[in-house]
Amino acid sequence: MNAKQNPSAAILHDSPVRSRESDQFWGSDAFAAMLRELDMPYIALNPGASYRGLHDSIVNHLGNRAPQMLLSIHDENAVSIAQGYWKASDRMMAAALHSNVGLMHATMSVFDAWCDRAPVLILGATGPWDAAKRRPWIDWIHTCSDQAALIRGYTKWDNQPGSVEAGLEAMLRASQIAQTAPRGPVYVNLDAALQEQKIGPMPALPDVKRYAAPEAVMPSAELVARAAKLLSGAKNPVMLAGRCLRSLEGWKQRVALAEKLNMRVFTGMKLGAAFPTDHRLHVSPPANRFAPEALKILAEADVILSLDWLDLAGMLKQIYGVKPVTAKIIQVSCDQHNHRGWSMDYQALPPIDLYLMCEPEAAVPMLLEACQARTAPAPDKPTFKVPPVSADELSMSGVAHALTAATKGMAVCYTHLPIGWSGAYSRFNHPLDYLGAEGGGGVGAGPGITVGAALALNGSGRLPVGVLGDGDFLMGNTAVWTATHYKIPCLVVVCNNRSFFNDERHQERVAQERSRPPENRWIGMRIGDPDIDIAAMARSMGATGVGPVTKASELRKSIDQAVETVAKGGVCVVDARVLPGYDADG
Ligand SMILES: Cc1ncc(C[n+]2csc(CCOP(=O)(O)OP(=O)(O)O)c2C)c(N)n1
Ligand SMILES: [Mg+2]
Repeated sequence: MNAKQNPSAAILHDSPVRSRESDQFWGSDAFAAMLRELDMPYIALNPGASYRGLHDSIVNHLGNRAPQMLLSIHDENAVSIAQGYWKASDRMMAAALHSNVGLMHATMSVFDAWCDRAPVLILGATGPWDAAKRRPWIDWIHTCSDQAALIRGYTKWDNQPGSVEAGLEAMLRASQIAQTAPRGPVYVNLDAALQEQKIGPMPALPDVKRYAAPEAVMPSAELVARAAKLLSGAKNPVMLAGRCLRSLEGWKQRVALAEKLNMRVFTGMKLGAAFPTDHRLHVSPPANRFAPEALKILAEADVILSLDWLDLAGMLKQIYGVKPVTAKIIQVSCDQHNHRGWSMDYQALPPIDLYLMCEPEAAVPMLLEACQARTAPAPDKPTFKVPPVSADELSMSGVAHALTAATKGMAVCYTHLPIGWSGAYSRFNHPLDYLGAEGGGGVGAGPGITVGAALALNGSGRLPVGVLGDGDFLMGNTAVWTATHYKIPCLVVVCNNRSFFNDERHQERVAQERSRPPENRWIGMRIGDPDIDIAAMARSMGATGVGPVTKASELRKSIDQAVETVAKGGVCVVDARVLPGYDADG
């Protein structure tokens, strides 16, 4: 169900006064109408005169509904919100960015969406491209040649159409490309003059169903049979469950495949939950770097099934080093279609014995049918220590513990987790339990992603919880205002170590390497003196601000209060003053 099919599902919106009926339309009215045809529920934006035509059309032609505008205080958050919305719903929404400067501000979040393979329909603007129509100074400052070059290395497609008709086709094509796996952001740059051009009657819009993204590509039966033979005959098969959709059906099929083959399964922290972490076959808590006991199981594997694992070569390197990989590798991934020259987010090149170039959701049901049940026992599951919770000091593990206790019996979605957070802190037993990291390692994306995911989860009964570093929160914090203004319930817990602490660890290592004083690691890193009052910041944006919580003994009460606030429909930010220190490597 979506906003177009069910307008009541739309969130409370800024209602415009009705505009007078007319048979006179402008180019941007057609673009806005196309957004509705494409079923965009929302368009997150920061305004700008370069797309004032489109802005007017969304407000006065569409009545600010389907899509509804979501005002972002920072352009970067507009794209992060759209990314988060996709992460929690597998559904694309739009973002609009002002010509060059808005786009410049948003580049990092476009990169994050790209690395996360998150489709976002980004509308930009420029010009007027016709110099004779430009207003002095401002239109010249904000017009540049080949604006999309700023993001071409990390978008799937871009275009600057030369007519309204071409613009409509560009939007159709962009939407189709963005949602074809491997997915990613796309950019359509709408010339201001086109938007503001009088077009008379509204042009007939095409049937968008005929321009939809294609059905998932299926692997050949022959390849599936070969993969099934390898897996069924393996002594120690292992599944690396990587980039998967949020579909519950896909989740159940992965579990069924692992159970049929009695194969051990790994999941990571950079991607959303892909397998129940407390299942008997799930080797170790999800991690970025695995403990030696877990790696031993991988080392014993004779057949490895990668379901679009994020860094397969890097994972294998931890076992084999520079020696040849002796296990047979089955790769299920179509990610190669997005591998290009500018960004190396594709990681090192893995050796592959059988390559099923499709999405995991396409291959797994076929493998499930083709595989013979394997009854040989899976290697013993190692036991892992859960990081201890200090009774005296406020730590990240304490935050995790308090959150687990406060949300017992509730469906929770961890929309984001901070660096240093151990996968052993919580259990993920549903594809929406955890949405993975921001993709491109861009600090500042956490708040926007959390609000976008919360928007998608609004009304679902699932509590969105974003646990963020203070650096991450402070960079993107104004997404909180978007949440409060549009009444999008969400909980943000800031693990506030008052530092860009990850980098303190780097400075410490460098100093040690050079026999220099490691105690200087805090300089240029600590966010103290004065400490920033994060709860007050949240309150200033209309949210409930809790804290600063400085004592371990006070944490549980504060988190309980915060969960209650959000369960009642509020937006709440908890400032948890944790001690610097990590239980996991980022
Ligand atoms: C946009 C951006 N700037 C800088 C960095 C480098 N960086 C990586 S982690 C980190 C620290 C993040 O601080 P915080 O969110 O407070 O988490 P902490 O490391 O303190 O746990 C920084 C600055 C980055 N990844 N992205
Ligand atoms: Mg920090």
